[in-house]
This record gives sequence, structure tokens and C-alpha cells, in this order.
Amino acid sequence: MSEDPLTELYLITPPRLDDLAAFADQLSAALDAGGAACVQLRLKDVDDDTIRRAADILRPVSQGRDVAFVMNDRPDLARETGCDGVHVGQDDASYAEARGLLGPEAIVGVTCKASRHLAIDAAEAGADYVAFGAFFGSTTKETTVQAPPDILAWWSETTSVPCVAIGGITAANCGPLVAAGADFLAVISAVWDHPDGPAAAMADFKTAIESASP
Ligand code: TZP
Ligand code: MG
Repeated sequence: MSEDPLTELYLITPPRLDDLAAFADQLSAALDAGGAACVQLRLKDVDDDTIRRAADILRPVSQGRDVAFVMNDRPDLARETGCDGVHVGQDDASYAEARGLLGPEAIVGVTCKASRHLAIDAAEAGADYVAFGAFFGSTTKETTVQAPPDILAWWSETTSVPCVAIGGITAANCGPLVAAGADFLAVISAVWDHPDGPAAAMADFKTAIESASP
């Protein structure tokens, strides 16, 4: 029997949040189904007040269920809105800037695409997790880099820093990523666009993760 904890879900908000109250209900349903460790607020091309309003509504939904709430791209807004941390890409604030703004206790995660080199640098600097992807084609974000599942296996054997897998992940295709050692599966469309709703999506992931776990 493996002593590794089961792979958990890292839920990222949909690209648009036109009805925050309705989405708060969807998020509650997903989190109450179990299996999620983190929620990331990811809103692109909106003004800062829109991000603040979304954080003010969604952060308590997540933190009230002991699920970490992190901000995408913006350590300054993460700090201002009381998030648990931030996720930065290679074109955002650097890891060091994010850590400097948020302090030693915050979660700081770093996108590393399919680069072992970027991941080692981020982990050595102190990142709380590294994110690899895209593993599959995504309808949410155009992806230029394809990550092979074996990068997860290599990472898990190399370090104890957690890794997040992202990009087109569904309950139907996540098995090889779970088997390769993904600590977290970051998902958008597979949960929010599930025909039977987010709780059903979470149940599908639970079944898939349990059957693929080493
Ligand atoms: N980064 C790489 S792929 C992606 C991001 C933010 C989108 C993931 O969304 P989905 O719908 O789970 O493919
Ligand atoms: Mg970014």
C-alpha cells in the first residue's frame, strides 16, 4: 500500500464570472463533494475591482471549508484580499517578488510548463508547488507547450515539492497523470462544464483517482 496521499483537485475558476452569487453556489457544491485542496481565482482582462469583488465573495466559500484560496498572477491583490497565496507564471511577478510581498507563510506556486530546469529553480527558491502542463489540449487556454506525463514521475522521484498537472484534464484522461505522481490536478472546464454539475464532476474524479493511484 502506498503511503502517498491521494491526488487532490486544484480548482481554477472559469474564465468569466458574470454571476458571482451563482458561481459561489457552484463552488460550494464542488467543495462539499470533497477532494479539492485549493481554489485559484483566475480572471483575465478585467479591472482590479472586479477581481477584488470576486475574491471577497469566493474566498470565504473556500477558506470556510479549509480549502486554500489563491490568486492567479497578482501577489499584490492576493495580499490585499486576504488570499492564502498566489500562483505566478513565467511572465508574471517573479517568485522572489511574490514571496517578498506575501511573506514566508503564504503559498507561492510557479508555472514551469514542461521545463525541468524552471521547476528545479522554482523549488530551490522555495516555491510551495510547481505546475507542469499542458498535458492535453485545452478548450480554455490555447497551449503552446505539451508536457509529457513522465515529467511528473521524474519530479516525484527527484523532490518532495508538490507538483500540479494542468491542461485539458478530465476524469477520463487523468489516470496516467495520477499514476505518474501528480499531487494535484488543476482543472477548469472538466468541473464547471460537467453536464451533471460540479459535484458530479468531483465524484467522477474521485473514482478515477482512486483507481489510478499507485
Ligand atoms: N494553463 C495551462 S492549460 C490551462 C491553464 C490555465 C487551462 C486549463 O483549463 P482546462 O479547461 O482544465 O483545460
Ligand atoms: Mg499568469
